Amino acid sequence: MIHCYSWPTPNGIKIHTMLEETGVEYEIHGIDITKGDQFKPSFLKFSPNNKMPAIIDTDGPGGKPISVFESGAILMYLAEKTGKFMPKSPRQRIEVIQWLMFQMGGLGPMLGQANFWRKYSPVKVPYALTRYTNEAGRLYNVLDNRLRKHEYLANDKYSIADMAVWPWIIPYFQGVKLDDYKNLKRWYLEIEMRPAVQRGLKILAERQAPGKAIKMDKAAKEKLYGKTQRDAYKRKVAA
Ligand SMILES: N[C@@H](CCC(=O)N[C@@H](CS)C(=O)NCC(=O)O)C(=O)O
Repeated sequence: MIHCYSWPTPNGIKIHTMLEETGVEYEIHGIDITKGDQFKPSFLKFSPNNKMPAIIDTDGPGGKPISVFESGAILMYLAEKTGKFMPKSPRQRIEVIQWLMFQMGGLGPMLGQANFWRKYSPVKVPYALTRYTNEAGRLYNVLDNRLRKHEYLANDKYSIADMAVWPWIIPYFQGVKLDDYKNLKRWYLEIEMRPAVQRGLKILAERQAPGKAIKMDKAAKEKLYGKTQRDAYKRKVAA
């Protein structure tokens, strides 16, 4: 059984999609990041970076429980466990991994910044707005170029790389228009129609709708961007 500790943000949605796509047995535990669930010692024990998603597999390698944090690592773990959405041949495998890493190291962090500066920052900083909106456009263009001649990001086959990128293309506040990237739009709409993607989008959606602004009152902003977050560096946890 996979226990998935998550919230329906892009990083959470990619795992919800994978759970549904593989049909693995799972249970969802909501980590409401606006309420500070990510700082609870019980969560930090297996997610030491105070971020969701994280999973615990009660039936890990050797039949023993294992925990995994970082969404890219979780996708790779679940692909390995189920034998799905990650090819076996080294040449095809590295193609999936490189697009997964592109999402983890570039697309996610940069679009996260674009969303933050455009929507959540209490101050509007023109330089930051321009920098991250331009970067979002540049990254969309990289994907659009790739998808001009390829049906999916890696090996022309739907994989964990597509699952990782897709929720980041859901229109949040990136400041780019999907209509301007026709290959990316074709890919986005095709994946959106997958029944497992639709089921994944329903997970925890009654508490936070995918694609909508994170409901943030003053206390939530404090948790995510204020003292609670700043003081986290002092915390001593055994992970
Ligand atoms: N690289 C991490 C990023 C995860 C991440 O940024 N999670 C955010 C929500 S999307 C979070 O938990 N934020 C809570 C916090 O920063 O306190 C991953 O892909 O798993």
